[in-house]
Amino acid sequence: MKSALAYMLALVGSSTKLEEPIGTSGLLLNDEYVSLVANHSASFHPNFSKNTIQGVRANAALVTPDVDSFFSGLSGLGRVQFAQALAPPPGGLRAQFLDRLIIVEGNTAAILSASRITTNTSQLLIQTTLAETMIFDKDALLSRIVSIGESGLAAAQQTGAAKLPSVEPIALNPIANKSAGYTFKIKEKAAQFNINFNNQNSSANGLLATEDVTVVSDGRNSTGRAALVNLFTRYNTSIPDLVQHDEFVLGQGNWAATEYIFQGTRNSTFTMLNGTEVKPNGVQYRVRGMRFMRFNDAGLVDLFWQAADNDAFVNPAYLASPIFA
Ligand SMILES: *[C@@H]1O[C@H](CO)[C@@H](O)[C@H](O)[C@H]1NC(C)=O
Ligand SMILES: *[C@@H]1O[C@H](CO)[C@@H](O)[C@H](O)[C@H]1NC(C)=O
Ligand SMILES: *[C@@H]1O[C@H](CO)[C@@H](O)[C@H](O)[C@H]1NC(C)=O
Ligand SMILES: *[C@@H]1O[C@H](CO)[C@@H](O)[C@H](O)[C@H]1NC(C)=O
Ligand SMILES: *[C@@H]1O[C@H](CO)[C@@H](O)[C@H](O)[C@H]1NC(C)=O
Ligand SMILES: *[C@@H]1O[C@H](CO)[C@@H](O)[C@H](O)[C@H]1NC(C)=O
Ligand SMILES: *[C@@H]1O[C@H](CO)[C@@H](O)[C@H](O)[C@H]1NC(C)=O
Ligand SMILES: *[C@@H]1O[C@H](CO)[C@@H](O)[C@H](O)[C@H]1NC(C)=O
Ligand SMILES: CC(=O)N[C@H]1CO[C@H](CO)[C@@H](O)[C@@H]1O
Repeated sequence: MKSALAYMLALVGSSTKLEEPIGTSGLLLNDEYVSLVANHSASFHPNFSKNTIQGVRANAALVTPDVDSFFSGLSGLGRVQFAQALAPPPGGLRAQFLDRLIIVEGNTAAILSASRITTNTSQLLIQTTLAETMIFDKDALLSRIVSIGESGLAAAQQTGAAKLPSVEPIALNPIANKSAGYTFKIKEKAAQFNINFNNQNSSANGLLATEDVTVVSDGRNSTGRAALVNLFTRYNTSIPDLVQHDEFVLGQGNWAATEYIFQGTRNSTFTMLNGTEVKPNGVQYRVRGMRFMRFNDAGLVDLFWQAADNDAFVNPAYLASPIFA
């Protein structure tokens, strides 16, 4: 009865946006609800970073009993499996997820973070990008999470094949207050990247960005449109039938984020992050990634941050059809 009344009030309320995303029953997207989603999506990582049972319990209290979780290839269903995946690291280690950006649109959040593992004396061991999409139910409890890490990069850092970044404080990026029309348009542009790619038109992706766009991926920063286009063409020969599909395109202010699936056959020599060349195996891999894009006033991308494990194409966890492998 309470939700029916809230629904009636929402119909007459001017500040309330009504929407019912597929699969989320009883959802009423008023400002109070959306700020609760923002609060909860910003709570998980500080709680996790305490590395205590209390922190894990606090997070488990913010999820639905049947929460659907995907942590870098490991799928779980239910609160117990969610909590197990967040277990504090073994003694001597400290794990921190430090947020760089949190975009909230309705009942969904896209989060870009640094995943940092140090010794208990703050010596840096691993620092990679962590990206997550979180979907919340009508009570703003987490009902589905996809968490994307860079395990290939983590392995390369551990063996010394990839350089560790210097330890710097991680700050939350500001989100500019833009009109709904502006944000609508940048979401369309964010969706254009995979459309162009699937049309064998990756070079057009450079034109969606500024000439000096900052491109962050695989633990490296580079500058310029060619670096951006390279993110889309680098598997041209190794995975010739690669297809990329956006699952989510979210926007807030001057930022957009996508969660996407990429799938294809490893059909010629594949180069791992540590430089090792792996032979083709004719097998299909299916992987998830996320992209975060900051747009300037002219509607061009000036920061493009990709979170996707390059080495997923040599990781059995990402076989598209394990039974046939
Ligand atoms: C969420 O809201 C609670 C209660 O108002 C507050 O104590 C907490 O600091 C907020 N957390 C975040 C991450 O904003
Ligand atoms: C730090 O880790 C070492 C093991 O590497 C352990 O012996 C020590 O007790 C830990 N110190 C603290 C403060 O947890
Ligand atoms: C954002 O801009 C809108 C319209 O320009 C304005 O009504 C609103 O108060 C602004 N919000 C913030 C947080 O500045
Ligand atoms: C890779 O993609 C780019 C951009 O679409 C295209 O120009 C190039 O010919 C492709 N290269 C190969 C080897 O398929
Ligand atoms: C490639 O993208 C450009 C720029 O958006 C567009 O003008 C052109 O029609 C596209 N070509 C194909 C084959 O999709
Ligand atoms: C890479 O660029 C991002 C975004 O501008 C920035 O936060 C980060 O500090 C840069 N990293 C390095 C190593 O320059
Ligand atoms: C993979 O390579 C084989 C042998 O060259 C070829 O017959 C097949 O069509 C290729 N498949 C894809 C998806 O490129
Ligand atoms: C790269 O990583 C793979 C898998 O961990 C390993 O087998 C290989 O020896 C590594 N190559 C180098 C050059 O470190
Ligand atoms: C144990 C712990 O750190 N709990 C915190 C988890 O996040 C919520 C919401 O931000 C805080 O209120 C808790 O204190």
